[in-house]
Amino acid sequence: MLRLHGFPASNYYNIARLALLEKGLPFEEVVVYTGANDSYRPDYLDMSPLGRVPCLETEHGFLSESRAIVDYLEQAYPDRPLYPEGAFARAKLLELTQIIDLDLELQARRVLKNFFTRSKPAGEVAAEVKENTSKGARGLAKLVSFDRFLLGDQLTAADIAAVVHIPVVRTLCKGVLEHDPFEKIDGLDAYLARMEERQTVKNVRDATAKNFPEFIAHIQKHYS
Ligand SMILES: N[C@@H](CCC(=O)N[C@@H](CS)C(=O)NCC(=O)O)C(=O)O
Repeated sequence: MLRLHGFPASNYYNIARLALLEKGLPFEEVVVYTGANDSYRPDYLDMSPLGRVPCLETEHGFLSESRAIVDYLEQAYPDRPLYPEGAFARAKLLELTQIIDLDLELQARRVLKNFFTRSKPAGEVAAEVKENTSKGARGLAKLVSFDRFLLGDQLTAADIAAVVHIPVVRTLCKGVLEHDPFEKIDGLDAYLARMEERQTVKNVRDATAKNFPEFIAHIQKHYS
């Protein structure tokens, strides 16, 4: 049985969780929060070398990094594919998920601490995050159509990246910077609203909401 280590309030955990749900794969969940070190879950560093969430426990061993986990699931369990067919189409999918992961999520993450502590980032950081997320949003819009799924008629790993990460990017940018990088992207909101109707996405949202108080208690205990 696959075992997913992490916590449901984590968007990266939800990339793996939603991929498992969309593929219809049975899995167990094992709660571990961030910040593994000598005093909190030192054993987790043997599973996820940087202590990051998520980590997938497979019959072959442990695997961290959400993109690697999705790739493993896709190769090992090809039913209900999350990648399109063909080398070029797959590469285009990875181009898109790189932009969502690196040019949107990772940029917005720079103000995550400010969001939780209700503090203002340095002016330079605020300007960079605004500029970079707007650039990422424009890049995203150039690559996709929001008519059905991002890359056509089939749900792919790109949709999973979008529905999990874009709301987080928006919440962080609006909450900390009063900036919505997606405000000029036509069709995105309707697309996201359609994605929210999926049972799998509702499952993820419910689990996130349920886990949130415990996650907040964890960061208050370990990070303050
Ligand atoms: N590149 C990683 C990022 C995962 C990540 O940053 N996870 C967060 C939780 S949402 C975490 O574990 N942060 C703690 C850390 O980076 O030390 C992935 O795609 O899985």
